[in-house]
Amino acid sequence: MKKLRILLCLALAALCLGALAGCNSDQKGDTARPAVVVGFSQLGSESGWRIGNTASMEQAAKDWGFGLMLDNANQRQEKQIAAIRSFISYQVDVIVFSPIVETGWENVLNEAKKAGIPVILMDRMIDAKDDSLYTAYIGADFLAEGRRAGEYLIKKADDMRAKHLNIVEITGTVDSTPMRERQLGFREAIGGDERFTLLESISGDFLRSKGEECMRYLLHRYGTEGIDVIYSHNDEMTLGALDVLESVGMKPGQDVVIISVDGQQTAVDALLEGRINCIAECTPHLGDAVMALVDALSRGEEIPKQIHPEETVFSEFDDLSGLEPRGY
Ligand code: GZL
Repeated sequence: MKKLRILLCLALAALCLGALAGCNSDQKGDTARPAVVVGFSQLGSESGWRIGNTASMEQAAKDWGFGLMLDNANQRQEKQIAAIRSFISYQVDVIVFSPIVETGWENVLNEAKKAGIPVILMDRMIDAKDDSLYTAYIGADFLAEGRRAGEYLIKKADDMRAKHLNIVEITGTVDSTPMRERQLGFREAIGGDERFTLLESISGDFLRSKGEECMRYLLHRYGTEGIDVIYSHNDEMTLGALDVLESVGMKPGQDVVIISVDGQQTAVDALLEGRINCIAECTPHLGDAVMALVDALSRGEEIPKQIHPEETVFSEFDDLSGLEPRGY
């Protein structure tokens, strides 16, 4: 039995090193440790956005010649914490992670700090009093995304000459940065406008299946005539909602205004078909920018504390004929 356990440990170690092989290394030979090793804890695979983000990180690590230890937490914070601890034991050069929620990270990030391993937050923020627990945040300005969604709605209401519009909101994962700030930014943009009533806000957890469940509940509660606008925090939940609306004979984009966030190809296609009215862009293509930060850190250079990628908004009022394929 003991022999089997030893063999299994050796196999696991070879597997990890195999995953790092083919990267730049500071010694000759395939199984030598690459010159730079990144420990990456990805929160899950809940959406097209997340899958695109993981692909972006994997490609960028290859392009830069860095070793990448990737762990997928499947939407469980405790798995992210365990992965970060394993990166610390392996003494990676940099830890990158996308925190599924904002709270509960102090202990493990203090362990990384004591181990002298810099931590880059990618995509989502943490709510920590001590901002020395992370070296940099690179990800969207979610407040701006929410504001862009609200500013579109004001323009749409003007265009419709609407006297009054009832809004329902399907939010992302509770206590996550994109959920909190997309909600806040939207309210900041439309708050003073008497034409709008926010009927209800419920969480679809960024999942398509839960977006469907939310839409069924909202239709049951308010009826097909009671909802004028749906503001959904990501395309997956939006696409789930569209399926439900069309299953009861409604025409999303015409009978009800659909505002989404992300900009994955399937949602942009629905926008071009007139089934979605507006998408606030949130790019998943952060890998190259993350690895540039890793490279700077590995050279002992200072890096900015916060970096937001350029983002925009796509709507029915824009000429989208020249829009590049979204790549996810
Ligand atoms: C936003 C990201 C969100 C996306 C969702 O940066 O955290 O998580 O909007 C994804 O599609 O699930």
